[in-house]
Amino acid sequence: MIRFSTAGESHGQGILAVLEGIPAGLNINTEDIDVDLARRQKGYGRGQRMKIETDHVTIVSGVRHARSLGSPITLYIGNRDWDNWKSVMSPISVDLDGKYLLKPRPGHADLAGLTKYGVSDFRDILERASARETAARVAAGAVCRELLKEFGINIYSYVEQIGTVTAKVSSIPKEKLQHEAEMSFVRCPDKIASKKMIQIIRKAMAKGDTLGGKVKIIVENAPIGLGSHTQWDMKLDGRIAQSLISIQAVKAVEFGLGTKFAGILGSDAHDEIFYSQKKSFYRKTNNAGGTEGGITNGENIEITCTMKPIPSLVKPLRSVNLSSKAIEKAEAVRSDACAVPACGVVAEAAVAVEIAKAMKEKFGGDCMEDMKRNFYSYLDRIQKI
Ligand code: EPS
Repeated sequence: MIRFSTAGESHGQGILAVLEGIPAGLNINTEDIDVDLARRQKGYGRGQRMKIETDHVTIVSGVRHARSLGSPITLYIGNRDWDNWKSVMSPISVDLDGKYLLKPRPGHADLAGLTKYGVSDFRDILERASARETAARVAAGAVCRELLKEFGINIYSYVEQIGTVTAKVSSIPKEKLQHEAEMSFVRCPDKIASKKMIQIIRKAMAKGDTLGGKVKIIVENAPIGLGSHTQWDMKLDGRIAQSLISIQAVKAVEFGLGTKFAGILGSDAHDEIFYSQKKSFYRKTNNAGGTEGGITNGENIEITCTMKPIPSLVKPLRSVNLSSKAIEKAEAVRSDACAVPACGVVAEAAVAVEIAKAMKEKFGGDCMEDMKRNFYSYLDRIQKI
């Protein structure tokens, strides 16, 4: 079984992921993981922190001579900012002279977290709730992406909306979307919308405000038959949704037409089934977004994620001082004005882990050779249907 967990605080020494279940014999290079870490740091609207960090992975375990061993893979990303936070974040007791965070920020885990965990300084909560943790998810996702590449599966994303600006992608050829998104400062393939997005981010930034938006994630070439209809927690769409909604600030996840399904007739909603000897079974539409009954149906998996505006505000909203109970402005902290482009990269990683998990479940194998043999034998069988 493939699984991973992350550890680390935003301003601690570093962030890490422990990834288990990757078969032995997969080529893994730090350079490939660093490419995705760098993509996560980019995007117009990122704040001061991204100027401090240049994320780089150190592989601590599970890989020898650039090949996976089948044992847990530990991926470590040091925080450069740690140098500035050594005393605030010290694991050894330090007198902070009453410098506690006492005015919880609306939209963050601050108030609920400190209530639940019985702490008085909500830095104890925000350090782990921070989206800095997504660097570890991206590293784990990058390894899973390498695994999926071995089976011809490609995952990419693009920004569909930031604030009130929506991209028009229908006139862009599908095979160009990935490249155009990578070329854009906001990871949006529509050049005109990209410019407008940059303008509204600039305006929000000037006002000390933040913006959310939508990203689309596409999985190409996933085989038919991943996930299962037989149990609620085996449905692949449900599993992908859980992993995406757990990304900081993501508030909605849709597959295919998503919420648009509410307003159309069944006869317009579902993707009719066709057959040709060359293509086998195929669809002319993909309203379902690549899964039916929680199983991949051989079409592209298409997901939309909605991110709320980041709640770390330079010009904060009202809150309550935990000590005096007076209504005051929430703590003001530095922030990204917009992290929607980064969210796309994190979402790709989250989806890569879920697809890799489902691939390992379906095809098993302790080493790549066994997993591939099982995969091609399955493809042989289904070709005969
Ligand atoms: C982030 C690191 C954080 C923020 C941002 C994302 O660094 P710092 O808190 O030191 O500025 O830039 O996180 C948030 C704004 C948030 O609310 O979680 C990162 O590495 O992506």
